[in-house]
Amino acid sequence: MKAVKEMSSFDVEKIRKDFPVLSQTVNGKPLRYLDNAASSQVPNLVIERGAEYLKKEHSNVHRGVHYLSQKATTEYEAAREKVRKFINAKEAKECIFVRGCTEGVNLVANAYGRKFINEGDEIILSQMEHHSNIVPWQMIAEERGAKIRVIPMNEAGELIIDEYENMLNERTKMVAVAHISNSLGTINPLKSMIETAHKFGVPVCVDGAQAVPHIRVDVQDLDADFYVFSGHKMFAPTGSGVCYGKREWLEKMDSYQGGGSMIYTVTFEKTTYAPIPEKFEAGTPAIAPSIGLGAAIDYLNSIDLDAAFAHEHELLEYATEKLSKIEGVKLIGTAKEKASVISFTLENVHPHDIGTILDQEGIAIRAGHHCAQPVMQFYDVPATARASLAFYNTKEDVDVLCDSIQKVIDVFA
Ligand code: 7TS
Repeated sequence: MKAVKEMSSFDVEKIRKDFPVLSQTVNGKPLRYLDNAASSQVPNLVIERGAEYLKKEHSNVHRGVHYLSQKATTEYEAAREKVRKFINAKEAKECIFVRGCTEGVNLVANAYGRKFINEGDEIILSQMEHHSNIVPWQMIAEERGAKIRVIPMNEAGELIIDEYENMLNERTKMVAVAHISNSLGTINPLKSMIETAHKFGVPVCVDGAQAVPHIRVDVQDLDADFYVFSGHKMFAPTGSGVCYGKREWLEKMDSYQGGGSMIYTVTFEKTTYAPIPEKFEAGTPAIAPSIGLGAAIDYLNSIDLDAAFAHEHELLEYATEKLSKIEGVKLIGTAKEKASVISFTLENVHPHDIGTILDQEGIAIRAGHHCAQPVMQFYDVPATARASLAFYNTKEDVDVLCDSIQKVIDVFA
């Protein structure tokens, strides 16, 4: 099929060649990969770096005097520095390697919560959080006798900021909020939300899983106290992720998991702990995935990332307009500030049926509650169908998606 002319000057066809997964057929049709909010695809640079590491450098870190261990350690720490630069943290030591966003939130909830959250305190979350930014906080709230409060949202899927501001008080000990919602695509006004929390002396933990692959993130500019994200949504392998925390907080918090590498001395009477970041990296870390994350950052630095993000945003606007013109499509999440995600329902068709029929057309979307059941409860739907974009998607992907949705509607008419 002839390539459809893209809207921006960004050379998407060239970029697509970097991602081998994309050039295959599924069910006899060219793959249209529109499930990037679940996991993005991996470019050759990351695949080759992973293979090179496993072929020539694989070893354990921070423990051997031998060549391979030192090499693995150097590469692992180099990946940490790449992360630091990419999110503009002040120090690499503030970037803890974790296995994904979920582990990062659990780290903050446990290590911060056990130290700073007490009976009667309050934790503020929002209506649009992913379960991984709800459940760890509920668990620690239960353990510490604290209360969860929830920032409500409007019908468009935007947080009601006045209500948030009224919620903050001297009992508030944490605000934990997504930068971008995985089920609605809403970009939250984080910078001002953080500024407001800080007026009350309250730290903010940002779930950045859907933001880092889609918009520029600068943790110092945001003044985020914690910022967590997953590698597998930003073109790296699964098993990688980062929990950024300001040094002043990380130093005050106790370790959340115990084991090797996170200690200074151990006797049966008493253990003393290593400084950050090792204090929070018990056991053998995810070395290969973290080096893969570093390679993904190298890849992002090697392309015109601003043009890539602009292309993705144009595509979002194009898809939103085109989908909203299809009779029977209801868009879920229509915030003014949105990124990468289009959730929708069709009258009389269960989202799982939409997903199954689209799969026959080679289109990968996600159907379900997207680990955001409170969002489904808000809109009073059991599930939505969700197309989520990355910068390697094309106008043609969107056209095929829309044509196939029309076919679904016709089948169920
Ligand atoms: N936070 C947000 C906003 C997410 O979108 C996800 C994963 C997570 C946290 C958890 O990340 P993990 O890597 O630790 O699992 N979101 C999705 C999704 O939307 N579809 O599949 C996974």
